[in-house]
Amino acid sequence: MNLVSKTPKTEPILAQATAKGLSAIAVLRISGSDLAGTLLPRLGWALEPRRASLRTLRAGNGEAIDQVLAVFFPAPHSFTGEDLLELHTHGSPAMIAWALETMLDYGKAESMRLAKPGEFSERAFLNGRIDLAQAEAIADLIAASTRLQAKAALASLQGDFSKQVHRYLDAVQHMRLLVEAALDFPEEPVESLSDWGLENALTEAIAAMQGQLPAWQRGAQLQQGLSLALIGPPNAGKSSLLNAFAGEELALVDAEPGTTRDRISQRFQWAGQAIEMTDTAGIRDAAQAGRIELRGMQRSWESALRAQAVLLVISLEDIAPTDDRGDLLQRAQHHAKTWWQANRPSDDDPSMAVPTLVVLNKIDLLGADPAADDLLSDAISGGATQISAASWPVVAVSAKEARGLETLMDAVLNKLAFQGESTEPLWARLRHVQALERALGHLKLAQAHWTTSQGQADLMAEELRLAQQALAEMIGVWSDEDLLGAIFGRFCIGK
Ligand SMILES: Nc1nc2c(ncn2[C@@H]2O[C@H](COP(=O)(O)OP(=O)(O)OP(=O)(O)O)[C@@H](O)[C@H]2O)c(=O)[nH]1
Ligand SMILES: [Mg+2]
Repeated sequence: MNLVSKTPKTEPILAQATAKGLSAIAVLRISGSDLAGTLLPRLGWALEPRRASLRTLRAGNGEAIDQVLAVFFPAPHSFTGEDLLELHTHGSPAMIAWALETMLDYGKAESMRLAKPGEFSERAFLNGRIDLAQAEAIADLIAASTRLQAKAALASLQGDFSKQVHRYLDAVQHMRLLVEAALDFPEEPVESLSDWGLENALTEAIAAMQGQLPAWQRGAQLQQGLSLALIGPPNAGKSSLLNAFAGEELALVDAEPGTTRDRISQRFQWAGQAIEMTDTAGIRDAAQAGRIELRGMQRSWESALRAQAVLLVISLEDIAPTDDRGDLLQRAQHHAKTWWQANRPSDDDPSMAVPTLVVLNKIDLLGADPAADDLLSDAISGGATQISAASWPVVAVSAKEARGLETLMDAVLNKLAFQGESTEPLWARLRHVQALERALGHLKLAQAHWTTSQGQADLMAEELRLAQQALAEMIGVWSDEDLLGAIFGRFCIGK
C-alpha cells in the first residue's frame, strides 16, 4: 500500500554531517547509487565494507588534502539504502571546503551535488530503511534539548511508536476486510458482520486509541515544551517567581505595584521537561488602570489563554492571618477564587478553562513562626499543604528564598497528568496527535453508521478507509509530496 512515489533519485549527494566551524574532526557523507563503481575507483581506494581505513585524500592534480578515515557502507545495508561513504577528516573549515569541492569534481559525471537539509534521511525513507515517524524521530533526537526528549525520540527511532501505529493499522485493515466482504456479498445479511466480530473490533480499536491519546498528547507537549503563565494581582511576586525559576534577574522586581507592563517569557528545564514560563502584568480593577496598563492586562489574559496551565500568584500579605496552616491554605484558595471572579474579563472567558494552580507567595513573611516552617517543609515534601479537592491546588512558596519551587512544579505536572502515569512518555508530534484524533473520529462515525443505519456498509467502508489513511500518514505509507517536503525540510544538512 506504499503510495509514495519512488522516483529514483540517482545523483549522489554530499554534505558535511558535523557542525560547521573549527573542530578536531569533521565527518563528510556521500550517498549515491553506485559509489563503488564510480567514486571509489576515481579516489583510487579499495575499501572493505564497514571497516575504517586510513587513506590520503588527494585533489584531482594529485595534491594531498588530508589524511582521512574512510568507511564505506555498500547498498543496501547503509543508512540511506544506497552506497554510503563517510570520511572523517580533520576539522579545518578551509580544508573541508577544499575536500567538498574535490569530491564534487570527482562526482561530476554522476552530477554529484550538495545535499539539501534532511536529504539523507529522506533517501533512507524512500528506500524503505526507516518509516516517516522514525525519520522525524531522528530530527527530534538531533534537536532534543532535554534528556527526556532525547530518550523519547530514541525509543521512537527504534520503532516503538511505529509499532503502535501498525497495530492500529492492522486492526482497521481487518475491519475494512470484513466490511468490504459484506459489500461484495450483498445477499448476506449485514447483521452477519456482527457475527464476524466487526462491532467488537470497532469498540476495541476505539477504546485502545482513546486510551493512548493522552500519552501521545503528553509526548507532543514534551516535544514542544510546557507553557505556564504567571497571573495575579500586582506585587504578588510573579516576576520574582520567574526569576527564581530562571535562576537569574530576567524581569524587573520592585515594591511598586505595576512594575511589569508586558509579557516576559523564559525557557528552562525542570526534571527533564522543557518549560516556557511567562511573566505577565499584574491584573487589577480595570476602572483604575491607565491606557498602557490596560493593554498590559489584556496581554496577561491572552497569555493565560495560551498557556497549558496558569499559576495564579497571590501574596501572603493579602490573606488574613491565622495560626492554623490548613486554614491559611483554605483562605488562600478562597481569596484566589474571589479575585479571579472579580477580575476575569467575562463569565464565559475561555481562559477560565485553563487548569489553574494557586501559588501562595511570600511565605517567608511568617518569619520564625513554627507554623511557617511546617508549611514550607510540608510544601517541600509535597505533603498536606496542597489542597486539591477543589480542583485548584494551593502551593506555598517563597520566591524571595527560592523555596517550595519543586513542590510547585510537581503539583503542575501532577495537575496536567504528567505524573503517576508511565514515566516514559511516548514520543509524538502534534501532527501525530491530530492524525490519531482524525482516525478516532472516523472510527466513531463508522460506529455511528453501524448503530443508526445498519445496512449502510458502504458508509462504514468509507469511514474505515479514511481512518486507515489518517493512521498511515503518520508512518508515511500514505503521504503526499507536500507533507514529505515539509517534514524533511526542517532537518539539518547531512542528516
Ligand atoms: N518577602 C517576600 N517578598 C517578596 C517575595 N516575592 C516578591 N517579593 C517582593 O514583592 C514585591 C513585588 O514583587 P514582584 O516580583 O515585582 O511582583 P509582581 O507580581 O511581578 O508585580 P507587578 O509586576 O507589579 O505585577 C517586591 O518588592 C519583591 O521584592 C517573597 O517571596 N517574599
Ligand atoms: Mg512583575
